[in-house]
Formats: sequence, C-alpha cells, structure tokens
Amino acid sequence: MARGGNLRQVVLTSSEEAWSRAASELPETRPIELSVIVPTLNERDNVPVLLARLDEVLSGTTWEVIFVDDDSVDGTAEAVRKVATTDRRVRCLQRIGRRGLASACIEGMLASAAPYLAVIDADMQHDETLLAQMLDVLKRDEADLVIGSRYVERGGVGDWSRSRKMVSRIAGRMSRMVMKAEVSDPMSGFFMLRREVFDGAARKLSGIGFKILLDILTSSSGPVRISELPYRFGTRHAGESKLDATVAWEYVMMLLDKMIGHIVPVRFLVFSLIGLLGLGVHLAVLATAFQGGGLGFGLSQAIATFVAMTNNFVLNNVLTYRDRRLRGWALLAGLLSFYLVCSVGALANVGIASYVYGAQEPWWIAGIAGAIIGAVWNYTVSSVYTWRKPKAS
Ligand SMILES: Nc1nc2c(ncn2[C@@H]2O[C@H](COP(=O)(O)OP(=O)(O)OP(=O)(O)O)[C@@H](O)[C@H]2O)c(=O)[nH]1
Ligand SMILES: [Mg+2]
Repeated sequence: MARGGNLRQVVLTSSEEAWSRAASELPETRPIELSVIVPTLNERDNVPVLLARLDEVLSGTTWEVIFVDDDSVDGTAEAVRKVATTDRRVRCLQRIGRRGLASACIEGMLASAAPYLAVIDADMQHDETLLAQMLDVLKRDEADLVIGSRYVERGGVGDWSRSRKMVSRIAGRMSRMVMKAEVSDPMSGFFMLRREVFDGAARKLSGIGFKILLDILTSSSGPVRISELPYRFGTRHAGESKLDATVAWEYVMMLLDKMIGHIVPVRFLVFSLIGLLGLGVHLAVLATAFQGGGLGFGLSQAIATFVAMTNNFVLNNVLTYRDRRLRGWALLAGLLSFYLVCSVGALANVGIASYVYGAQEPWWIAGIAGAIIGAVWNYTVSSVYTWRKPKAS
C-alpha cells in the first residue's frame, strides 16, 4: 500500500498533461483532498445544517461532500441537488430501487477521486469537528485509517437505552469472530481513511447492512495502521432513526458472509435454511389438513405446497433480500413469479432424483441430489426474476 501524507504520485501521458493544464485554467483549480461521504435516507432537514457545519470545520482543506441517497421520499436528493447547482463541492448520488447504508457508502467512495475519504451520518450524531483532526493524522502519516470512537477514554454513547447499549456490546463482541485487529469501536459509522486502504478492500467488501467500517477492516488487503479519536455520540438533529430489528439480522448475515462467504454465498445459505424451514411448514400443514381436517391427500398436499411456498417467499423477501425487498404490487408479482420458479424447481428436483435413483444409487442420495438441484434452481432463478428489479418504496 502506498504510504505518505502527501498526494499519490500519478504519471500522466502527454494527452493527460494537456487535459490537466486545461483543467488548471478552470476557476476551481485546487485538487480535491477530501471526500466526505454521507449516506442518507429521509434526511432532508439535516442537509443544510450538515453542510453549514462541514463548511465551517473544513475551511483549511479542499473538500467535497457526496450524499448517497436511497431515493428518500422526503426530497433529500432534491435538497442536495438544489445546493449543488451553486456549490461544486456538493454532489448527490441517488440510488433508485436500492437500500443499504454500507453499500451506499461503498458507492459514494467509488464515485470519489479524492486521496482521503470520510464517512459521516447526516443526522449530526457524529462530531464533525473531529474531521480536521482526522485529516491531520492521515496527512502526518500517523495512521491509514482514523476512527471516531465512542469506546475510548473521553468517548461515549450519549443517552442510549440500556438495551441498545447491551445490543451494541454484544455486536462488538461478535465482531471479534471476524476481526483480528484490536479496535475498540469497529462498529463506528464515523471514520476517515486513505483511498488506498479502501481500494485494497473494495473487491472483498460484502456491502451488507449497516457496518461499513467492520466490512472494510475485515476486507483490507494488507496491514492497516489504525488510530482512534474519542467523541460522544450525540442526539439526532432532525428526522427519524432507521435502526430496526432487521439491522441486527443484516449484521449476522454480514458476519456469516465474512466467515464462509468465500465457500458458499451467504444469501444461498439463508435461502436454503428458509427452504428447510419451509419443509417443516409443509409437513405441519399436510398433517393438519390430511389427518386433522380429513381432506383428501391430493388436496392437502396442494394446500401444504402453497402455504410452504408463500411462507418461503415472505421470509426470503424480509430476510434474504431485505436490500431488494418487494412492496406493493411488486410484492404480488414477485409472489407469482416465485410460485412459478418453485414449481419448475420441484419438477427438476423430482426429475433428477428419479434419474439418480434409476442409476442404482441409494434412495437417500437420489433424494439429496434432487433437493440440492431444486434449491440451486430456485435460488438462482428467483434471484434473477423475483428479486431482480424491485420498486423503491
Ligand atoms: N443511503 C442510505 N442511507 C441510510 C440507510 N439507512 C440509514 N441510512 C443513513 O445512515 C445514517 C445512519 O442511520 P441512523 O438511522 O441515524 O442510524 P444510527 O445513527 O445508528 O441510529 P440512531 O441513533 O437511532 O440515529 C443516516 O444518515 C441515515 O440517513 C440506507 O438504507 N441507505
Ligand atoms: Mg443516527
């Protein structure tokens, strides 16, 4: 990894030199030193406040801010673009039909050319006055990544409830399963790093969920020198929290992805586990309808199949594909396509199992082979047709 507090050395070809000369005659000539990436979801009223604060604390450097907005319904993107028409330092990257804090930060960083990158929330809970100090640490080459930490001396989590403190502590302990470096606040959403650190990690990032720093720390390609600066997590300025129970679930998915993602895609694993659960649901409904309800076997089996498929669809929509979650009419269309996909999957399952059984293999090997082929088919095809292009809510 390239080191040094100064900008990277770039060798220019003659045509690039001509371009660079032409660019230097434009009114905005100083190269950007720092890109501040701000993920946003319904943060319209926080935009002007954050901009004013960044303007104040970053006066000593050339900076830009990239808001990565997931098509907020409150007009956050419009508010950013309004300022951007007169202030070149402000940019909006609007994602349609996408969700996810971590992936938003990744795409914001990829959209930047600056040698230093910072990530900060839009709601003023992070202490933006730390940004200049973070930049100094990097420029003095004392570290490659600086974390705004709530868990070092003089840091703090503010007025969190006891349950939130406990969840945060448990999540911090769980992070040790995938992270070797000793970092007191790997769950922080407030940090600054050299672009080389990000570039080295970019292709290995899982991009799932809320915890982009942990994702970067566990994906880095070489040793990263880390510094932690204390800050007290503040109270949200305007708007509402986006934390909900599924954030915890996404965290588990991210950890699983880090641990076994190189062997089997974590989405496939979750999809298969839901499939297994679906089998249980199927048998329970079959038993109730056939034995308890006295319906004919064919009808009971058909009812059980529909209930199990519907159950699997709902769970996959909420858990496996939270980032592409279908809502409204798209939910209905998705359900119908899922029925279709699974019906073909069932045919493939039975066909393969019969073929393997016919080839003199034991019945259970034939059964497992059919189930695996069916699961792979259902997963692959539903990821293309059912959860491919969700509508943003
Ligand atoms: N682009 C994008 N931004 C998001 C998404 N979810 C949350 N954010 C933004 O990420 C930042 C952190 O989200 P918050 O809801 O404030 O989460 P938090 O600070 O951990 O929790 P609170 O203390 O309850 O505010 C905010 O700027 C949100 O607008 C998302 O799915 N996409
Ligand atoms: Mg917040």
